[in-house]
Amino acid sequence: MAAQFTEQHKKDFIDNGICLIENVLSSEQIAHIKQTVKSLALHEQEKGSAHFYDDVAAAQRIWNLINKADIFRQLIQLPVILDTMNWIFDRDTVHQKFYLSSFQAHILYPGAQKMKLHIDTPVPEPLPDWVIKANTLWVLDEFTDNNGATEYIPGSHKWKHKPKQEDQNREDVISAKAPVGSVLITHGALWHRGGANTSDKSRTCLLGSFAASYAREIANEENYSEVFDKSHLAGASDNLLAILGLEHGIRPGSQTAPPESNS
Ligand SMILES: O=C(O)CCC(=O)C(=O)O
Ligand SMILES: [Fe+2]
Repeated sequence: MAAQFTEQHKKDFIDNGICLIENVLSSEQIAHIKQTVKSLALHEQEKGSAHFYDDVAAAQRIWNLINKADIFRQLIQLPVILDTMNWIFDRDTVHQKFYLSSFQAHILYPGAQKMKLHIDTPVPEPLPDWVIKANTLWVLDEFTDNNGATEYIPGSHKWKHKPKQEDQNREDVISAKAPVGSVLITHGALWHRGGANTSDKSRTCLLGSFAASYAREIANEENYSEVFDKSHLAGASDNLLAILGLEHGIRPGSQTAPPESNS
C-alpha cells in the first residue's frame, strides 16, 4: 500500500517539529532518481552552472527539479505529500493553502562540512504561531551518523526565535536516522542543519519546500515576473528593477536545460 500520513505523524510533527514517513519510494524509483540526479549534477558541472555553495565544492545544489525530469513532477504531487501539506497549512479558506516554494537536490560529497544551525522560515522574530514553511527531505542515501544526515533539535520549532552564533555549538542537536526511500517532513521553524559528511560516499537527498499561499499573495499580488512587459526593461531604473524583483527565484543552474536523455 502507498505510504500514508497518519495520526502518529501529526503527533510527531506537533511535538517535535519533524516526522518520518517511511516507504514513500520503491527501490526502482530510488535507483532511477539517483541516476537522474547524478546525471544532472555532472551536466551542470560541465556547463559551468553548477551551484556549489561551500568553499571546497563538496556541497552541490540542483535547482528547479520541476523543469528537469518527469519523475520530479510526479514525486512532488504524490498523495501522501499533498495530504501532509494540506494538513500542515490547513486554515479556513476555499483557496489553495500552499504552494511549492522550491524543489532541489542536495548532494553532500565526502568532505562536506556541517551547515550552520538555521531555520527555513526567513521572517523576523518573534516567529508567529502559524506555519509559514514546511520542508520535505527525500532520503536517497540512508542517513547515517557520519554521512551528513540532517541534524536538528526536537521541539525547537516552538521557540519563536532563530539560532544565534552562541547556539551553534549546542549539544542537544541530534541526527535524523532515516532509511532510503523515506521522506522527512520538517516544520519551517525547526532548528536544523545538514551534517558533515566524513564518510567516503556522497549523501544525496531532495529538498521539496512548501510555503503558505498567503506569503506569495502578500509579496506578489501582481506577479511582475509574469505581467511586466519586458520591452520596458531597457528604460527601467535600478530603483524600479529593485522593487519589481524580476530576478527573484532564479538560482544558479535553475535555467540550465537538462541533458536530452532526461527529457
Ligand atoms: O541537506 C540537508 O540535510 C539539509 C539542508 C538544509 O537544511 C537546507 O538546505 O536548508
Ligand atoms: Fe534548512
